[in-house]
Amino acid sequence: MSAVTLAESDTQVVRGGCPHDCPDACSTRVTVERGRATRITGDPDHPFTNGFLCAKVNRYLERTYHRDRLLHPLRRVGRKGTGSFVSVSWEEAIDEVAERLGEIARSADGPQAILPYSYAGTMGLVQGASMDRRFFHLLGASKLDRTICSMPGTIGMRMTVGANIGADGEGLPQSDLVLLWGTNTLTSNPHLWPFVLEARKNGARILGIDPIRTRTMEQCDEWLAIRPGTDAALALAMMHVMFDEGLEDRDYLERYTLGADELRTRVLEYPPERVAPITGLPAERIRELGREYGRARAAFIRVNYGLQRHYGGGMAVRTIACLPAVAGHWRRAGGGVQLSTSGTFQYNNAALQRLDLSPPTRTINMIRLGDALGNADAGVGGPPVRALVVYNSNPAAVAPDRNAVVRGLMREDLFTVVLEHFQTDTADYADIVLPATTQLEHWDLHYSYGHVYATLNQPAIEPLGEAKPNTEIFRLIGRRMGITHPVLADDDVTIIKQALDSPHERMRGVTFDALRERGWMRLNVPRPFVPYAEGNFPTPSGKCEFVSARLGEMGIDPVPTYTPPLELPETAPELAARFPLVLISSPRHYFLNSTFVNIESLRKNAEPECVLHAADAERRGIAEGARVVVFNARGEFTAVARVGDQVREGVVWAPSIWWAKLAPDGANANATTSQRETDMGGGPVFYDNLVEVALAD
Ligand SMILES: Nc1nc2c(c(=O)[nH]1)N[C@H]1C(S)=C(S)[C@@H](COP(=O)(O)OP(=O)(O)OC[C@H]3O[C@@H](n4cnc5c(=O)[nH]c(N)nc54)[C@H](O)[C@@H]3O)O[C@H]1N2
Ligand SMILES: Nc1nc2c(c(=O)[nH]1)N[C@H]1C(S)=C(S)[C@@H](COP(=O)(O)OP(=O)(O)OC[C@H]3O[C@@H](n4cnc5c(=O)[nH]c(N)nc54)[C@H](O)[C@@H]3O)O[C@H]1N2
Ligand SMILES: [Mo]
Repeated sequence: MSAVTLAESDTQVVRGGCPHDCPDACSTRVTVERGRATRITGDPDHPFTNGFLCAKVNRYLERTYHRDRLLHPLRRVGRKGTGSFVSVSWEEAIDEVAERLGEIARSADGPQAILPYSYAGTMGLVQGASMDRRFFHLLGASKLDRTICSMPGTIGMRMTVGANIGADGEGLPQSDLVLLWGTNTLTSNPHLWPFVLEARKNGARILGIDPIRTRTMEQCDEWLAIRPGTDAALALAMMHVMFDEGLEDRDYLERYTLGADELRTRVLEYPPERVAPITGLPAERIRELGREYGRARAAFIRVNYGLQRHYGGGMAVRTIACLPAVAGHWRRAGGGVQLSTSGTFQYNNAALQRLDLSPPTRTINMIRLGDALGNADAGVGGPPVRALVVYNSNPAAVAPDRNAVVRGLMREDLFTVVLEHFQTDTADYADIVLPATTQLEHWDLHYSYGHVYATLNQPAIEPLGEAKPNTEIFRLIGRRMGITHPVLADDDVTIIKQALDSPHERMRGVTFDALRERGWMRLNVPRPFVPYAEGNFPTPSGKCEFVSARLGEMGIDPVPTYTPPLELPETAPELAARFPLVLISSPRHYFLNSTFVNIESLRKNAEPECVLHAADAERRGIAEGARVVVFNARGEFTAVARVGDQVREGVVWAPSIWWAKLAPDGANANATTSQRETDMGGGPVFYDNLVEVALAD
């Protein structure tokens, strides 16, 4: 079966890829009948997709053809935030955007007063990070530091093993111990699950480490209900036990690591007895875990991004990433740590984004959007932000400290443009809304952060209504502003070919023609990929760096340590006296961040929920089903209480990320989260968040 591009007659099957922000980056097949997509399935030949799609993307056609799809450009007529708009022509819309951006660029504040705001609505390189970047670079706009998800862990990995390259999920069946550590695999990485089950069939025990008994923890052989933000202490204690009991791999340490002596000295400070009260796990269980790990031959640790959403998140990932080097598990397929596989991909980002075209300009951390849109002394520096161009993101729902974000979006003197599929919380504050195409309607090229296959997405149907790809929208705005640089003229297929034009060995054979024919290609790495079997760490020393000079230069402890959260009773006793519970607002199974919240079959008449431990609920007189308010000094939202033993005491869970406007009170969990930054990479501290819960009525 060979792929086709645009299907107008008969029935055709078009190869594509899921665009959403998820490690699985599935390969899809879309059936098109007389120009209309009628079926979407996972590619049965793709080793990772395995022929199935998740609960959400199974509904992708419902989303694409949803009656609320934005099909025409809109101009705001009512007050900001009220969502009153009228349709305008593309010409009018582009004229207005070009004029307003041009005016600001030429003013005394200059182009830095314009801020692009995007994240991973699509992970596609074309619709996510090509023409948009070229346009803003040529314009000289402020740059956006895209930290909202993965930066602390990414830096933690980089400083330890050298890159976001880790154990290959396809090696999992060969592992003899699996640690699902701060990952809700069945929800956020479901295509890894068949490999986990394979490992279990081959005799591996599956352990889960999470403050919440998620559906993933339910399926583990054991759930270790750790206190939030204390994972580094647990890892240090495990290494303490391994060194203490001679379970370390001396040969691996000697050949392939830097600073084993310093690490050995450091972990002496973390015996299980000291770490027990920090983590809330029994000392004997910690000791046993160290032994189990040390005695295993190839333990697979899946850490995901959940556990790095605390102040010490970078150090936590770094410390966990030391475990397989101490035990020597990197030697074998199935052994090691996986945070992400994204570093394995080496597309030609320089050609895609053309950073070289950007003049010196300021960079704004996206998690500080509230500050950036606020008053001048909020600390981001430079001229005020006078225009905001949002695409592939819904900051009014997903950014921390959303009350500050919304205050900023309400500014009458802020010109806001939103490129979207739907009238989201953010689009309600736009001056101009521009309708964007979905994955079924445009070209794209994908990497993955959970496997090592490149994916090409071919358009299956014509754009709905007047929707246009992001690339085309930026081309139009640029042209209308008189920007004539030839890189703005490249079409989407040309951009894909530019991205594939990479000299890197791992990209050899990954060509446009091959992708067009098959839909996906494994990168040029062995299967399974065992990257550090013989060292070869892409660090400055070529070794796994237990001592990192680079971290030292950043003023961070160069040796793995435990960096406590900002908001725990022991670190912030006064705050904890008022707000004693840690709120984790991790994804709801049927949502993808804030995407799919407006799809009725996935929202299922649900309301925002808050899951409490029975003891915490009882103390507050809260019964199952009661309406509660979750609050701290930053803000509040209401939810329906769920009471039981699904979370550890002291922790509450608000499955997220709700569209505020679809919640009864017009708020969501980000009313309570803060704009503070993590230890490494300036990431968010979404789950490092003390709150109180009370009956609402
Ligand atoms: N269905 C669905 N899938 C998704 C997403 C989605 O929204 N919905 N989002 C996608 C995105 S953008 C990302 S980044 C990934 C995220 O993927 P994950 O990292 O798996 O996502 P989270 O659910 O944020 O966090 C995982 C688990 O970490 C736990 N956790 C929180 N704090 C701690 C801690 O301090 N220690 C430990 N050990 N555990 C902790 C949470 O309770 C949660 O169960 O998933 C992607 N996949
Ligand atoms: N409280 C709390 N907050 C969180 C998190 C959490 O766990 N808890 N998770 C955080 C994480 S991990 C992440 S990654 C961020 C995610 O934040 P975002 O990347 O903003 O993700 P979404 O909320 O899914 O919003 C993406 C938007 O892009 C739009 N979109 C999709 N494709 C296209 C396209 O081709 N063109 C255009 N123009 N638009 C498109 C979608 O319709 C959607 O509205 O949220 C973060 N915020
Ligand atoms: Mo994310």
